[in-house]
Amino acid sequence: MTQLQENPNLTSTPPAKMELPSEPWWRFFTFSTDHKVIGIQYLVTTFFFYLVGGALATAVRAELATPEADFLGFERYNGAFTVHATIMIFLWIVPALVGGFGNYLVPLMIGARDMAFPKLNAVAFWMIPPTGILLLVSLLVEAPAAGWTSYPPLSLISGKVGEELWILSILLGGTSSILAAVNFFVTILKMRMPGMKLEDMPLFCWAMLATSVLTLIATPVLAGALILLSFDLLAGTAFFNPSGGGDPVVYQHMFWFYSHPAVYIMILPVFGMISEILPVHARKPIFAYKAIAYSSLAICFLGLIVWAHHMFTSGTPDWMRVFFMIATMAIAVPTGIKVFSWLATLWGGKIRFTSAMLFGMGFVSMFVIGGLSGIILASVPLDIHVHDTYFVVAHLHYVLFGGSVFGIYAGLYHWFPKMTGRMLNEFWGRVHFLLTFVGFNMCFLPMHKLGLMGMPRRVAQYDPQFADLNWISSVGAFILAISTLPFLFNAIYSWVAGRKAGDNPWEALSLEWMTTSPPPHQNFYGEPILLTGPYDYGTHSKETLDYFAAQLQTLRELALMETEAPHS
Ligand code: HEM
Ligand SMILES: [Cu+2]
Repeated sequence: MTQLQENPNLTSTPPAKMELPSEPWWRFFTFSTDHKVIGIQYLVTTFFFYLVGGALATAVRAELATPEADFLGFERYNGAFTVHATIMIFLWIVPALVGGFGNYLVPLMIGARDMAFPKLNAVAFWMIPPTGILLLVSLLVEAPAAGWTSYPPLSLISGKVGEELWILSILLGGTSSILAAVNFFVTILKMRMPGMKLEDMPLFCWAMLATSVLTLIATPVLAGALILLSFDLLAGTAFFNPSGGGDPVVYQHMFWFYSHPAVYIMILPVFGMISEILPVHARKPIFAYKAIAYSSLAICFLGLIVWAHHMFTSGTPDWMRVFFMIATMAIAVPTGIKVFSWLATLWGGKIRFTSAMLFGMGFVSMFVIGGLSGIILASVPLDIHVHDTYFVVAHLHYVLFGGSVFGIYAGLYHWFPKMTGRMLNEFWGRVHFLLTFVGFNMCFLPMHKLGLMGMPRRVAQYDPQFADLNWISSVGAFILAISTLPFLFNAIYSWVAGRKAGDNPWEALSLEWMTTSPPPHQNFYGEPILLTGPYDYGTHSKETLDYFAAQLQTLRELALMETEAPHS
């Protein structure tokens, strides 16, 4: 790892307490090209959509609380679960992780002043609100009702206006994703500070590199499929429409060629964030850095060749089913490498049970449950039995909610002090964790059993034999809905009036903590320098942290003198 080196800017003046002028709040409402502003714009916007998607989920669970379709009714139920799923994926998880955390953290972590293409970055963000508005308008006009998968022929006969609005919305969101991915790819490869090799990067940056590659390869295929679907819908072509000789299975191939990698787009950044958060709060170096970094690349490669595991019951030939089954199971290897490395990182650590750490550990355990049910679904004979049942709904929520959402919360508790300069309240953070953990498991654990008993998904009405477990699940969903409130109030209150965080409240070693909270416009005062690796906890971390704090104070002093000096 890099040696401690003297910073030429460091003077011996004793540090004085000081505040630099803060930037105006209304910058968040402008076409700003600062990656930190854009990151926060993404996080706040997507959290708003999360609340909308969550409200729809609560409506879906209210419908399912009893066996009869007596709350939303059939039509509205279809619209509600379709828009729920679409919002959660395309307007919450993907843009929050990539656009939100990716934007905020990557340049800071690699010691860059901004992303490679700042304007493109802003354009990508400003495509998100219209993406959401189109989708919400569809809900008011004629809700798309064919599920987030939008399979033909159902999507061709379930309402033209809603379906077309849905397609336009996803095309816009997809374009935004592609623009963001180009930016990350170039930024990570080309904008690292002098002296930082790929293997000096924090693991989050490796994860973002792999995520960008997946986005760039897979998203255009989805766009192609949706454009063809539009032609079928509006122009009477028959690419996928069986009544005109088209083949709906081709749509499934194209759709899943994107949508399976999409699950890694939704989980790789979280893997990266967890690899940052666990070492800081366990005060230990990450276990097996290289194995974690390269396993992200392995997941990226394997993730591209497993899509047909979603099509075991679509008439897929046997040889293909065997291939996709084995390829899918192989993904358990790089994923297992990560999980074991995280456990080894925690092992024997001086664990601080902060809210960030609780959500981080919650992530590891919930994600493992989702991973295990994934292995069950990967196996052709088992999948044939539980296909299209609630077992699938249970699985996908353990990975997307227990995985992605728990990870996002861990990231929010961890980086909120950096982003806002203020701490979130820890007591309410723990209340939030407890309610989320209990509500989540109560809502989704029973769905495994329901699926095994044969309850189909995407139905508003069901056999009364499933009533008890569904009731428990709906109560869990209600607790989950409530659990968001302590977080929401905590975030709003703390942003305005929370305890001042200081520059490095967690005593972390990666570069984003080696500048003020929040960081100045160009991220660093003077040139950022690499004193240690991002995970060198233990031996010299105390001296290093003191050294950094003193140095930052001095650099800040210089910056203050500069802002106060009369311009010549
Ligand atoms: C807030 C708590 C949530 C609850 C109570 C909830 C509830 C549900 C329910 C009951 C369904 C099944 C609808 C049906 O098949 O009839 C569903 C579907 C789905 N949910 Fe959620 N959900 C929640 C959060 C999330 C999150 C965070 C994601 C993340 C991406 C997500 C993604 C999906 C997806 C992809 C589907 C598939 C819908 C389909 O079958 O096409 N959900 N949700
Ligand atoms: Cu898949």
